[in-house]
Amino acid sequence: CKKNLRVLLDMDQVLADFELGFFQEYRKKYPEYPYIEMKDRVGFFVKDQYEKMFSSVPNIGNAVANIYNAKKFFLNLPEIEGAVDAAKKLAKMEGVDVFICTSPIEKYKYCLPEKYEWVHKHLGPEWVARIILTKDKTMVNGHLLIDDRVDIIGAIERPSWEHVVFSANHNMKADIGKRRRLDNWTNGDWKELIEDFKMR
Ligand code: UMP
Repeated sequence: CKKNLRVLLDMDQVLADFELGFFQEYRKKYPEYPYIEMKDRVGFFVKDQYEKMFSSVPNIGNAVANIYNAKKFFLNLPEIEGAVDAAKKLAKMEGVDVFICTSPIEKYKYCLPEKYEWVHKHLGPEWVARIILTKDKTMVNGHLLIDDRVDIIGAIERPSWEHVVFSANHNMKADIGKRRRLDNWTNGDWKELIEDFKMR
C-alpha cells in the first residue's frame, strides 16, 4: 500500500457546485439585488467580487454571506457534472488512494456536518472516512491535489502534493504559472492525468 498514489480532491467546485448553489439561492432570496452572472465570476471569494462591484449597495456582503452561512446550503449543493462518477472510478483504481480535502467556512456550524452529510449522500458511507477538513491544505500529505483555488498557501512552503487547477469560471483568467489544469470530469482527461502521476 505504501506506493499508492495519494490523490486529494477538493470539495467545493470540484465535487460540489458551490457557485451554482450560491447563484440560485442568492437570486431566490434577494431577487431585487444586483448579481454577477456565473460566467463573469473572477477571484475565489464571491463576497469580494460582489462588494467590489456593487460597493454602493449597502450590506451586499452580508447578503452574500447569508446565503452560504444558512442551514442546508452546503447539504443541498448540486454535484459538479461527472464528479461523483469519476471519484468513484478513481477510488477503485489499482494503486490509488483518494481523500477529500476541504476547508470549512468561518461560520462552521452548518457547514461542517453538512459537508459530511453531502459526502455520505452522494458518494456513500465509506467515503466519510476519507474526509480531511482543514484550513491549511499545505499540512496534508499527498501526491496530487485537485483544487479550483489558485492561491493555496499555508504553514508549509513546499507542500508534498502537486496542485492541479480544476477549472472554474472564477479561475479562468488567473495566472497559474506552470501548473496543469483539469477542465472537467466529463471528457476523460482525468484518467490521463492519473496515469501520468502513477508513472512518476
Ligand atoms: N468559500 C467562501 N466563499 C466563496 C467560495 C468559497 O467562503 O466565495 C468557502 C466555502 C468553503 C471553502 O467552505 O471556502 C472552500 O475552500 P476550499 O476547500 O475550496 O479551499
